[in-house]
Amino acid sequence: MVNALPPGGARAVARCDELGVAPYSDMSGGLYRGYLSPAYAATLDRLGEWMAQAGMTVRRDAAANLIGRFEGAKPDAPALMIGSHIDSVRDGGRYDGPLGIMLGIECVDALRREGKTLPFAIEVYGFGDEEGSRFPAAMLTSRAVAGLLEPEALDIADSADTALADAGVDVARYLEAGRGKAEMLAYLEAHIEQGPVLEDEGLAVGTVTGIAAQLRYAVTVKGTAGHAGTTAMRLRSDALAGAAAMILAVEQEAREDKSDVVATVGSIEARPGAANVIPGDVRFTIDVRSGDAARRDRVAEQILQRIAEIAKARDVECAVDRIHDLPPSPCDPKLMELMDAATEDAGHPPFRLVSGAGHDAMNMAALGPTAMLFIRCKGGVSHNPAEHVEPADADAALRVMLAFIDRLAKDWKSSNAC
Ligand code: HGY
Ligand code: MN
Ligand code: MN
Repeated sequence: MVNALPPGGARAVARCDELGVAPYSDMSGGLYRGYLSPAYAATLDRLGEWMAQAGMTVRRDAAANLIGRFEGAKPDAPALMIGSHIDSVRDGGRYDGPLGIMLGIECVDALRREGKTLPFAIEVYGFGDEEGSRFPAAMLTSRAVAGLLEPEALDIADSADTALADAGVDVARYLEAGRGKAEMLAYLEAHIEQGPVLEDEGLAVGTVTGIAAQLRYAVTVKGTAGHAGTTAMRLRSDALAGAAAMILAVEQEAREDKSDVVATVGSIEARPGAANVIPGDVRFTIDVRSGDAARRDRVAEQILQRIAEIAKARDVECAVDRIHDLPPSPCDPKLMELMDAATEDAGHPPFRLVSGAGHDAMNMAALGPTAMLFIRCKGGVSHNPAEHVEPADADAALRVMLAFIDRLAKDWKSSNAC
């Protein structure tokens, strides 16, 4: 039983495993936890129990984020916020997101058991929507907390046409989840690397230098639906064949740039979706990233140009909507130094690496300095049920986080002379 496990990294991993199956997953035989889904609701309850057991007061904000608070000596001091996301991709791994929340809970539990009171509070955030796996907008809830969300961004519906407004939140009050800069001392997110670098280096943990810039588009291609048996090839306006040519162009433009730019078409839907009907309506997404916004934008422009040329040549209509534009998010230099020192305190060599994956830290940077700690994951595999993290590596991360908190508290005390 998870609760029988002693506190630490192994318990954090085991709790992620417990949340990897029903009732905390919306899919049988794997993990999908959509924002505001029944599995999400069950997860909020279970996480809330663990937060309370660790000595935190627990609340939900207007965006249905879960927040545990562990008071410090000065209640009005800005809090150290430690967080990550509760939701998952479809058929995803168990640790992408939840592990960062569990390690935040383990940090607080350790401080409570040692009877330690910090000068500032710790708030552990479970963000509801980071993946954008249910609604067509990623990082909705940390953008709400960071004050980066416009009200019109809430006018969205999932693929079953359930509007966010009907999914269990009051959109009229959603932005009340926002926090002020004065409330946050720093934001710390521990996350599996989702890449192979730490494993290749033989390291358990690494200090993140920054998060890549991210553009995301929704593309709609309209042709003419028709009978697959009676419509001659020269008379077709096939939306799916057109989309296929566009998708190959996406890959080609990113590959030929020979830089850190990556471009992905991760989802496609062909309508009406029958074997004997020429598709007349196709929708797909494009995700373009780079550590440098200008490089990202240049390749994105080339991709959009190619798509327009293909649509014209094939006589299909094409509409491109930008879903989000996330600038690169550098981690705070001072906090990176602190993380390196804490890594050494915990007996590990400091190592720095960039994040190609997006994280809620990108948005929390609008409120103050951010730090991220990466944890080795097997084969760098993620967004896949084969995702795996060793309990010993989670434990190493916990020790680094506790050393980081210790150093941050000492710094705070010396600069606030209390
Ligand atoms: O897409 C990402 O990079 C993150 O996993 N949501
Ligand atoms: Mn994640
Ligand atoms: Mn993810």
